Amino acid sequence: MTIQSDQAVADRQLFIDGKFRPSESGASREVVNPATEEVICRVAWGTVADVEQAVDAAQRAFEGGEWPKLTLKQRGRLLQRIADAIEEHAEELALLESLDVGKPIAFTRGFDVPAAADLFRYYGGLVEQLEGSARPAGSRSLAYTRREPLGVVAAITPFNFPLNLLVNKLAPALAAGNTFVHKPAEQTPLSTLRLAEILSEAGLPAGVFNVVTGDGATVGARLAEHPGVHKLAFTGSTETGKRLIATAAGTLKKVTAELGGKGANIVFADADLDAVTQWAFQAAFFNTGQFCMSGSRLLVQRPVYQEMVDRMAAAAGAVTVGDPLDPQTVLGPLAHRAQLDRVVEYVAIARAEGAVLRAGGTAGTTGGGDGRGFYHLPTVFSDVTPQMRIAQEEVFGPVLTITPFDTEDEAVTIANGTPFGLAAGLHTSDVSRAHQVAARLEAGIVWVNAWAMFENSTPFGGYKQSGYGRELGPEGIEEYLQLKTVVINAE
Ligand code: TXE
Repeated sequence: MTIQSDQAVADRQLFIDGKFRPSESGASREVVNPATEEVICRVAWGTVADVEQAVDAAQRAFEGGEWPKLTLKQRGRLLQRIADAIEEHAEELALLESLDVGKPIAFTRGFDVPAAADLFRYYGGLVEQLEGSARPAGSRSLAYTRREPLGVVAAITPFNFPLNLLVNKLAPALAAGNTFVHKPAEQTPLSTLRLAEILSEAGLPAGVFNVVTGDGATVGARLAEHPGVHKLAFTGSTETGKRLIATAAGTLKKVTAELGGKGANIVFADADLDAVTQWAFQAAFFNTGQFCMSGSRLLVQRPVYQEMVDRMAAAAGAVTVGDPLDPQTVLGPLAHRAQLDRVVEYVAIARAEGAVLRAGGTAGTTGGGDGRGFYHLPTVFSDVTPQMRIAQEEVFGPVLTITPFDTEDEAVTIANGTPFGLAAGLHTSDVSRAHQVAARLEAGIVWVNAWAMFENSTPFGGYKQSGYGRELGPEGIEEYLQLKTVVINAE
C-alpha cells in the first residue's frame, strides 16, 4: 500500500538552547520533495550570528547546569531513553526522511531509523566503560588517567543519510559527555529538526544539542573556524573536507573527516555469481548510488567478465525507479536537482570516453510517472578502463562501471588506483586469497562475499583522500575524548 503524504509538514526554525527560534536575519528557505518537486515546508536560514548563539548555548551547557553533573550511569540511561524515543517516533521519522531525501520508505523504515535508535543504545551501553587506568609511578606516588570530553562538538553533514550521518557523530559525542551544534545539509534538514524535539522530550538538557540550518559557506565555515568549537566532525565531499580542515587548523580543533569514495568490488572467477549479482547490485545502487561507500567499480576476472556484464545489465534493467513512499520501491530519485544534473553529466562523459552503455542511460529516464522528480535509471557501463574519468571520479548516483582484469595483482593495482580509500569488496571461494587480497586493498573497510554489512561495533573511515577518523565501534567514541594524566606526589 502506498502511503499518502497529504499531512502537511510544519515550517521549521533553528533549535538553540532548547528552543525553536527564527534566524537572526528572519530568512527562510524552501525544502523540496525530490520525488515531486513540490515544496514540503520552509526552514529558517541561519547566519553567523545564529552560530555564535548556538556555540554559546553549547558552551554554557558543557560548563554548567545539569549535563556535566550527570553520572556515567545517568548519561548512559539517558542515551537508552533517546533510543526508545526514536523507536516510538520511528514511522514519523521514516516518512520525513523519505519525503526529504527521496529514499524508499522500505529502507528508511528498515534501516535508517532502526540503525539510529540502535546506535544510541550501543553507545549508551558503552558509557559506563569510560574508565581511566592506574599507571606505575614512583614508590610513593600515584598516577592515573582520566578520559574527558572535548567540549563543544560541531557536526557538518551531507544530504544522503541525514539521520544516520548525524547520529554516527551525536551518539558517541554525547556518550563521551560533549555538547553539540549541528549544521545539516541545505537540502535535507527535516529529520534533524524533528530529532531535536525528540531528544528534548526524552530529557536531554537545553543547550546540549543545537541545530543551525543554513549554507555551508557561512554557517558551516563559521563552525569550522570558531574558537569555541573543540572538534569538527564532517562527512561530505573531499574538496569541501580539505577546505574545512585548513580552516579548522587555525584553532587546532580536532577533526574527523569522512569524505568521498570510489569503491572497487572485485569478482574472481571462482565466486558464486548468483550471490555476486545481488551484492554488486546493492553495492552500486543502494540509496540511488548516493552512498560514500558504494561499490561503483565492478572489477571482474576475464573468464566470467561477459557473464557478469550480462547479469548486471539484466539486474539493472529489471528495476523500475519509483515513488519513495511505495513500500515496493527499491530505487527512488536523486536527492536534489544538482545531483541529477551531475549524474547526467557523468553519463555523457562516460559515453564520450568510449565506455559501452549496457543498461539505463539518460535518454528519457528523468522524471517520475508524471515527468516530475529527480529520477535517473540505474545505469551500467562495460569496457571501462581504469584511467577513464568515470572510473576515477565519484559520481554519487546510480552508475556502475565494469572493468575486466586477468590476475590478482592486476585487480589490486586497479582497485588501489584512485585517490580514494573508503570501502572495497572481493568475491571468491578461496579463503586464503580472501585474506591476502583484503590485506592489500587500500580501504578503511573491506567486505568479503558481501557489501555494506555494518554492525554498531564495526568501525569505518577513510584511507588516503577518503579522510581520517573512524565512526562506529569503540573507536568511534575515542574520537570525542581526550586523555588526562594525573600524577600525585605522596612523598
Ligand atoms: O557536498 P559538500 P555536496 C560528493 C558527491 C556530491 C558532491 C557534492 O560526489 O555529488 O560531493 O555534494 C557543507 N564550509 N559528496 O555539495 O560540499 C554543506 O553545506 C563548511 C560525497 O552536498 O561536501 C553540507 O552540509 N561547510 C560525500 C556538507 O558540507 C560546507 C557526501 C556537505 O557538502 C562548506 C556528500 C564550507 N565551505 C557529497 N561547503 C560522501 N562520499 O559521503 C559545503 N559545506
